[in-house]
Amino acid sequence: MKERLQELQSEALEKVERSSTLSDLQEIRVAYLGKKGPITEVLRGMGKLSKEERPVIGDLANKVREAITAELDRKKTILEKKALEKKLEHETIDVTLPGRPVQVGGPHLLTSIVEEIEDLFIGMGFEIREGPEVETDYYNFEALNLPKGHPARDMQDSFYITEELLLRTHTSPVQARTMGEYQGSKPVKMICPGKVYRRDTDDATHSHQFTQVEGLYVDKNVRMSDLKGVLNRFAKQMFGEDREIRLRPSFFPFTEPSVEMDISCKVCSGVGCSVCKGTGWIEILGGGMVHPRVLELAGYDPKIYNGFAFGMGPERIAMLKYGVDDIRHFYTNDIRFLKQYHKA
Ligand code: 2NM
Repeated sequence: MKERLQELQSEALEKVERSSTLSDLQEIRVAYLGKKGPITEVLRGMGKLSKEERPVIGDLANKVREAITAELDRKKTILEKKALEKKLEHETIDVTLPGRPVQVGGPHLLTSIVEEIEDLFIGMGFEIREGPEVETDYYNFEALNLPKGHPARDMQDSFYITEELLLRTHTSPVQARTMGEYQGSKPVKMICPGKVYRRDTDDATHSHQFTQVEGLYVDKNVRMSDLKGVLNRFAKQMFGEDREIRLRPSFFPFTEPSVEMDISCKVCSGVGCSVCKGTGWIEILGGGMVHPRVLELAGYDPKIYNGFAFGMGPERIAMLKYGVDDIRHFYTNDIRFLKQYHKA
């Protein structure tokens, strides 16, 4: 029995020595030290031994078990270390590699332009007002001196929802609402930015949905020269102090007299080029003195109050300022277009 135990020990140690994986070790552990293993079997057979032999064999069996266990543990540590080294070698991080760029978003060009326009007029004492995009026929047309059957209602074909409701065709209903709210009790000095809708076929210069910023200043003794001064400041701050403006007579149902404003062409400095179509001037907005009927409908006495109003398209402003050649760029949201205008 003694020999058998010694034989088992050298056999097991040799196997441990030859093993190369952790699962080999586990197999050896189960095979030699497990409940069904040879050492357990030897210990079970001890009953048949004499009193003198029993402690000697028991002691030896324990020593063999300890020796195998120690060897298994030693080899296990070695193999685990090797496995870890192999894994680390594989997972090496090259700290000199360039980092992955972080994608940073930013405001849409149209948002930036609208905010720039807002800031500029806030600087001249105007407040920002917003209103509903689904408007009543009354505020969109009637209150602005466009009664039913007025030919100018065809000028801007509209998206009607019901007989009385439509998608607003301009932001001036916000101004009609504000004046109507005050009922002639105080001056109004506001701009209203927002989305507007017209039944147009989309092309490079038209969109069925676009943006407007309209302005209104109603007070006692407001003159055409005030309008000219405000718009001149706007044009120079927006496009550069070297720009000139000019006003041309025009027509709008809600202003009388009405004007259109041009800025001098920066591309050719007034000589004439393709941007200004040879005229040296570029049209950027319309305006005029608020029609007495519009004031009256909102509860302002046109004999006491008067005012100026104007309207512009931020898309057009942005197109001129940045040389964008197609209004659809603002709505298709191609990231290659948008990211050219992120300042950050
Ligand atoms: C324009 C041109 C001319 C305008 C008029 C009004 C209101 F509500 F006061 F009557 N708001 N905006 C106006 C006048 C807008 O856009 C080209």
